[in-house]
Amino acid sequence: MTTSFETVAPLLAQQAIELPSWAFGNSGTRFRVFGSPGTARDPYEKIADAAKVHELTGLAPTVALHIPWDVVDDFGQLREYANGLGVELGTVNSNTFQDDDYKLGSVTHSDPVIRQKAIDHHLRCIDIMHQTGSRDLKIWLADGTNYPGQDDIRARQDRLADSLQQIYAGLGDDQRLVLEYKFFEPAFYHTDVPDWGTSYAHTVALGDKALVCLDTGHHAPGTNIEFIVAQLLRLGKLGSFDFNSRFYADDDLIVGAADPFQLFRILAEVIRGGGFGPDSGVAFMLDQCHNIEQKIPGQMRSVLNVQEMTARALLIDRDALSAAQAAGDVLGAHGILMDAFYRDVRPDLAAWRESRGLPADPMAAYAASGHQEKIAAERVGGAQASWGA
Ligand code: LRH
Ligand code: MN
Ligand code: MN
Repeated sequence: MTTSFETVAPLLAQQAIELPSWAFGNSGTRFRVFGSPGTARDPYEKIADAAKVHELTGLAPTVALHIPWDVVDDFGQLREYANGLGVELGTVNSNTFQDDDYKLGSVTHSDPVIRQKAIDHHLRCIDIMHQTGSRDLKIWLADGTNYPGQDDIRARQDRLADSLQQIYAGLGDDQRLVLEYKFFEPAFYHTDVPDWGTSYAHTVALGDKALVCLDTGHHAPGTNIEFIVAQLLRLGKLGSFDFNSRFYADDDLIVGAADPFQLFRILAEVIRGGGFGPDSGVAFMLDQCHNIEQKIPGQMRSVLNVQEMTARALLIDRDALSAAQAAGDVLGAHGILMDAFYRDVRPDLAAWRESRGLPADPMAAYAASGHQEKIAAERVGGAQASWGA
């Protein structure tokens, strides 16, 4: 029996996808950053852009900050501004990758003075989290080496563990630390947190408030990401996602654009493992850049892609699937999964959005609203934000 859209609609209503403030700045590659009219010039304008995405989709009630990219004089005021626009401030991301002192490492550095500076930066992030009302401190480290023998990779692990311990000790009772892994770049021989296993080992050592962040762009080609999702959920250590798409490296393209089927498979495992919904403890975030496309609609397309694949994954006929699996019906089980993947949920989602006071087609509504032209006319003068500040 096919699962009906009406059955899954209440679950879809629980979906929340956090937007990255940096998606609203200009970005590019190491070859060129292209400027575009109307791009936000400061954290306030980035938040206004994120709020617009939420207004039209109902999917993005929080905005992640990056420190120091989003430093303001008064974070309480920034929070009030966000709240006034109908969104909350979310995850605080620590940045220890754009300071010359960290050329050879931050929290893994062999020089105690530099290592302490990196630890202190994270403690400052926690302090900001108290002002913004954020739950999660997300740590991604650019630490690593480029050449075999460059540094003692074992000693770096020990320094990493010690630094994380000091940062963890600074967390408030309701705060969490999520440790993101990435197998390459900017370091190319080894990175200090290359894979989910390393992140898992460190977060287990830290305690219950430390969890793993899975960025979908941070794996070698061909990696079975949904298996990692299943395993981390099984172990109770999946804290959050950084969603994006990749063809080749850490492309940070629109989630679901390169491989919608992979996104479906990931979301199917999230749902299977109890990782969906506000009480699951698994935070959905985007970590993307819009190099050549417009940023607000780029973020809208992204959250809508996640919603569409979530709907399809929720529509998997679980009873039939379990029965087919138990019966060893290989093609039957595969067919049941594919049936859900091929369901076109777009008309149902459009009608459902309208029933909730949202535009049936948020992309068309944005294009027709004149908002892009308005911000292009208003945001003149001053420096536009770029990937970074
Ligand atoms: C690193 C990363 C990490 C950073 C973001 C800007 O590649 O995924 O999450 O914070 O990009
Ligand atoms: Mn990321
Ligand atoms: Mn990345």
